[in-house]
Amino acid sequence: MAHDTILVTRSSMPPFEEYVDEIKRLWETHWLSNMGEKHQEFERALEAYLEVDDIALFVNGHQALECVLEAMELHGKVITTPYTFASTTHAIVRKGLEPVFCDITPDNYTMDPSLIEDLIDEDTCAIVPVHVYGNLCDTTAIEEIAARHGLKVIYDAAHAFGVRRDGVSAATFGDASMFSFHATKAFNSIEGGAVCFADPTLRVRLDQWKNFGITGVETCEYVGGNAKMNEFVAAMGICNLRHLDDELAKRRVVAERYWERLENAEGLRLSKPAQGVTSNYAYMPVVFGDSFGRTRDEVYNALMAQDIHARKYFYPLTTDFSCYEGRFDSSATPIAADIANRVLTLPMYADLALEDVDRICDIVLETARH
Ligand code: T4K
Repeated sequence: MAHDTILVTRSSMPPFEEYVDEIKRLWETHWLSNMGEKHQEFERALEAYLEVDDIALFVNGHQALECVLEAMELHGKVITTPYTFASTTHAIVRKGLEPVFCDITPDNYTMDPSLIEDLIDEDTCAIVPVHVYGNLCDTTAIEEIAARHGLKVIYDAAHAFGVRRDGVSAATFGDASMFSFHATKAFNSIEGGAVCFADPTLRVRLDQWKNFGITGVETCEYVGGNAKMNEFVAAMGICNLRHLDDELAKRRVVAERYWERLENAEGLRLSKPAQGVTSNYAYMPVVFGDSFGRTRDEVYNALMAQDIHARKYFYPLTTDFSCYEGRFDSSATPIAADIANRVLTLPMYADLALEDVDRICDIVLETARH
């Protein structure tokens, strides 16, 4: 029987009429960008959803991260992890900072706090940990260490929109958190990103930095860039946010089906939310141990043969990118290197049919038997 292609994810979209209705007003105002009405409305809606006092919107998550690193006026070394998307390491390097790589824990693939202190020296200015797949870092341990050494903590929370621990929004952790609203994320505004931050004085600086450093009609005090979110994007975000709780509930059903089908398979490691964590079911990572009997790449190929496109997020480690050749050493983070070689993120999105989840699981489990 022929099947349609299944990609690793599929963007959630609001009903067409709802979006058209949302953007109608733009034909009255002719105000299309530069922090207009929709931008402001989206900010207020996000503050309510994430339970924060303040949020700054950006054209995408990457620019949001670059901008907050710059607005905090950081200099020197930043402790981070290589088990992430290109964006995290690139943002640090592009801002003239030096990344120092900390290994991850084998439990949830986030920064291992027990290794951080050995990496700190007098040039260290900040820690940039990554919440991976909707799992949260050990924020308490990381922030205790940061406080002891006077370091800033800026979370790459691209995967953690809407995630909570013991009811507390992940957006409230650390000095700042960056979110991505890219089309592939559990919550999207087509492209888009945001920073939540603890210091209210950052608000003005972030707004100025994302608008060329312009500080008044005739004044420009910083060499800023252009990273503003436009009104059409903000309108998409407003619409998608209305449907987010339903979308996350559907994702949860998909995730639970995967876990039910795969949790007893020998040599397969799943990634369920830790106790107290309300996940957004952003990704469906599976790590293949030796006792599974087949490698990650064999499973990847078996799925591809059926037109099912799983992805190797995050392989290779950012420290192995050719653009960093000779600069970083991935053997210094052996757990991250091992997981990167064994991980596969299976298709995950709200509208993924449970029959398709079953078919994907059948292929994964069959691969081990042959
Ligand atoms: N930090 C972390 C930890 C991140 O994961 C990311 C982004 C960032 C920072 C930076 O945030 P942004 O600046 O992007 O806001 C994708 C995304 O482009 C990227 O946003 C995301 N992480 C990363 C994990 O995944 P690719 O190169 O794998 O995307 P692509 O084009 O291959 O798309 C993957 C699948 O998504 C497609 O097979 C189908 C589906 N898709 C894709 C697009 C573009 C859709 O359904 N609709 C779409 O519009 O990077």
